[in-house]
Amino acid sequence: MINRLKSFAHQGTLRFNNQMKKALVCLIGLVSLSAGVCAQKTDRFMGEIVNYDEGAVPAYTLPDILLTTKGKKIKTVSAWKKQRRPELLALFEEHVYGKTPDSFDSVKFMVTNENAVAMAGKAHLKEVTITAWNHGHSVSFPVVLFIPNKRTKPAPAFLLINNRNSRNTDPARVEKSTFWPAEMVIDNGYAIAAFHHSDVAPDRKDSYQNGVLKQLFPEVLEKDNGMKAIGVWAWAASRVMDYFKTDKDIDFNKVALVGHSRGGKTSLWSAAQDQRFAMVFSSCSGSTGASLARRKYGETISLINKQFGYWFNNNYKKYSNDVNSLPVDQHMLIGLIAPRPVYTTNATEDRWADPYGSFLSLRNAKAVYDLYGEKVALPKNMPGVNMPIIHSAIGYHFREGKHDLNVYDWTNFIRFANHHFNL
Ligand code: GTR
Repeated sequence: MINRLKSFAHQGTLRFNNQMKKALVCLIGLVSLSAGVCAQKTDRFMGEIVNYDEGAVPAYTLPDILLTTKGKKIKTVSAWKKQRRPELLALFEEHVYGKTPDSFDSVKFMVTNENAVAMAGKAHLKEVTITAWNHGHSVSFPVVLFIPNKRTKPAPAFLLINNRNSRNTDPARVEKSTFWPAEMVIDNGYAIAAFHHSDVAPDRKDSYQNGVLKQLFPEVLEKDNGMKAIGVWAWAASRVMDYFKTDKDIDFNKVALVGHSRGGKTSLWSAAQDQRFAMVFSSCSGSTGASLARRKYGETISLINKQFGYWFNNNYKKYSNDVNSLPVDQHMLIGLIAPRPVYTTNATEDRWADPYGSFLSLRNAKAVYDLYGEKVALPKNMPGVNMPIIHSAIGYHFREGKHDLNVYDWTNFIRFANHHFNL
């Protein structure tokens, strides 16, 4: 817990320092104003120049999402499923997020606390402990779940990978947070669940191993293509799906996975692997999330590897200074979610996450949705601020404000889910 707080304090300081720098540069009049933010064109971070100048993004060529490594053009859903999809998954495992172990011995669920009249009678609270076993060792982590009482059938659900304060998901509802607006979600007829990422892999470079990796899969720690923190967080989301399968109050075919920032990178990777997730939301996920790796704008592979190398496998470090040799780019991660609906977000004050690079990633994933005949209604150019795209298998909004997950985001997630789940 203390570690978690320290890590957030650290990020807070970094962001604050950056804000201060920006404000100073504004004051001495070296820059122009754009989107309400002082738009300086470069910054320095960890010994590198960070580019924020659209005109200075070097040219790049994206790998073709529908061309196999053997040079075969994919033209049908069945060829996509049999050849290209498994090939791309394997490439992401090998070069980016690491390989998730194929199996483990068993998983068990225990409801440790229940309240059928939580939230003033509106919801049924279940606190569930998930315990996974492998080779005689086990790891347990808690899940908080509220299910709406006003319903005639099993409820569709949102599952959040909580990478912020654990009090955001307070089961007693003494504390309430816009990061996980549980009452609002319940009022809209959805169940809402969450687990904390650090309960399965601590979010620190010196201790991420303590949890699932050391206990269940120690051999993975030796491998250059072994999963690290993001791989474990994604694996844990799948264990919650295992639980949902056993809970008759949940509509197992309508579960949407939600994550913000590092959690948003994780939600995409988790849903790419685990096709039981019917829908995915990825908020401000940036580098190695929804944003294209080849675009040199904001955070790059080099910067993310320096700061957060323990999220990705060892092989990913090879691409810090050679992004063009990476055999995948992030549009392919979005493509792996097809034909399921996916929605990503960006914020005007979060250039670090490269909003345009994230939009381009969605546009370039469209080819896979087209194969399936799914309607993708993304405009050609970046949509305006606060203009959500809902009636499209790939949804998106670019909202005003800072790097965050908030009520505006959740409001549009619910609209998107209502539309695609026909609710
Ligand atoms: C940032 C990091 C991003 C993003 C974010 C977060 O500092 O550079 O890639 O993941 O943290 O998770 O809040």
